[in-house]
Amino acid sequence: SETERGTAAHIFKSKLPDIPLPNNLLLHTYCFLKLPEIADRPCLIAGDKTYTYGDTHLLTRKVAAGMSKLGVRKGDVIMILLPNSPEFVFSFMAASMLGAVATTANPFYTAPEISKQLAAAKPKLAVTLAAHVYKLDFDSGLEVVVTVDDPPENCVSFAEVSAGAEESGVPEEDISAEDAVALPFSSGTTGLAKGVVLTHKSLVSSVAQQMEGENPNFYMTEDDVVLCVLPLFHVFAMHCVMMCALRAGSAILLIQKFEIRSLLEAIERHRVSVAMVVPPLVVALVKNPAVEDYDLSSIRIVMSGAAPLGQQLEEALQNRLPNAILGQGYGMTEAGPVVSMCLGFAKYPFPSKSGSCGSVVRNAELKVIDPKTGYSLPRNHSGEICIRGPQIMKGYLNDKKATIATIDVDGWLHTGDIGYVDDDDEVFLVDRIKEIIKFKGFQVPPAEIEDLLMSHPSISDAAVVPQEDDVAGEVPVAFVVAFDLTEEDVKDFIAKQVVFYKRLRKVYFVHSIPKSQSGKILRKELIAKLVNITQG
Ligand code: 4UU
Repeated sequence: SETERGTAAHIFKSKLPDIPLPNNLLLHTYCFLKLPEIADRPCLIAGDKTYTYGDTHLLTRKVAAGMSKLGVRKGDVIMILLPNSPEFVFSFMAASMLGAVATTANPFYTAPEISKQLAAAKPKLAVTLAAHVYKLDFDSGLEVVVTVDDPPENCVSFAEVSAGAEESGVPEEDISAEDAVALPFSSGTTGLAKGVVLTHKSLVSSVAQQMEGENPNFYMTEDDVVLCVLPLFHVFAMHCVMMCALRAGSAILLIQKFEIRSLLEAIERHRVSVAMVVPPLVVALVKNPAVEDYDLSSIRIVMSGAAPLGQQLEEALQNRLPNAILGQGYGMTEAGPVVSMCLGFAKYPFPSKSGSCGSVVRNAELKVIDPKTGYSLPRNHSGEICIRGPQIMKGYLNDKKATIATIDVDGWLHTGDIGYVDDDDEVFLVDRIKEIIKFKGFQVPPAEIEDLLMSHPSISDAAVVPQEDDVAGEVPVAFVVAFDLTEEDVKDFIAKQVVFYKRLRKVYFVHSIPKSQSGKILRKELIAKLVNITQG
């Protein structure tokens, strides 16, 4: 139907047929669809405590009732500032029940980083740990702070919120599937972090694209134990672990803090069968000698995402886990989040190649465009990947301009990733044309660090770009035009204001920053310069 100068656009689809998506359901209803059959099965495993599906649903209802009592209404935002924990899941799903929206952030964020998100998302209530309360700015309109541990003065304990009689009520609200339910933050292809509005419809669609049909793309069942070591505040674990595993009725093993031996011990003890990982975690599994001491034979699937997984690394992991299926998922917060997924994870799997990011999800369309002309390209030609379907974000919160720059008039979301689709419908990523730096899969928006640098009275211009790193994948480094400053001065100035992975690894002093005629930083030029510096 769509034409480009009279020729049909090249559009790629999944090998799996489209199916009816139950995306008229609300997210919590959909995630707990199997509840009647699996109420006694384990749902959340945290330390020595296990919550069954029945427990989890009941506690979620109680938390919803408790939050309602504290004034949370349909359309309100709550902030979840927690490490992986049962309370994260209860709070997130409780927000869904109330027609409220959960915005999530890294609990290690500094006060200024959290303040920015508070100012943009305007949550009424926050759920966190006592240790983080000092970072919450009450002037933002925040009314209630709930802490999972002993509440400091003026805070409410989570125990109190979840103790309320559930029957007293989760109000019956008229919630639409088009209403927002999650608000993760992402910088997308350019600029500062923005709220990504994900509706019930987008998230149910995205989970259903993986979990439904006669041949689900990602096959998990009640018998699976899914590893949740990636942080739930990031869309990858929020979606692929929390929502997908709940829908499948699998048990979710919540790991609060990454420590290799305790992680391996937990995998062995709980017989983890599905592991969602990021490449640095694969490095740990491959290189750490401690791995030899544990029985990891229960693992049948390892899905890596959020950053490129090197082929050598993949092969080394396959040697460690000869019986497991390894593959990648490719996602982006704005895409709702999954763009493509390895079909080796399907119930009736397809072969998949090393290095591939899987095939486009079902009930969606993918095209690869020439970034210069915008025209779609055929197979085996690299260009910008665009995705269209019911799962993509509604838009950025209060930012029409950024939304229009990301989702075009035909509904295509432009990812800022460069890649191609091969003869077997597999997606390969080769480059990025967007600004984002990914440290172990975490987003580092260059614009944010550049703004901070520019706020220094002795810095007159600055640009932040990624530098390749063996461990983290990429690390942020800066080019600055400054006077009377040492590298340490600049590094310290940033380090004080940001979470650890946004710290500058290196600072290069230059006379000017290369810019285009329209004033845009020529980042590729700086990255090329970096290669010269580090290799020369
Ligand atoms: C190379 O990282 C994510 C989401 C990841 C995800 C989600 C669901 C992975 C698998 C899954 O099933 O989101 P963001 O918004 O933090 O970062 C998005 C960017 C992408 O545009 C791409 O540049 O992260 C990069 N990325 C990847 N790069 C994501 N996945 C991959 C990948 N290989 N597999």
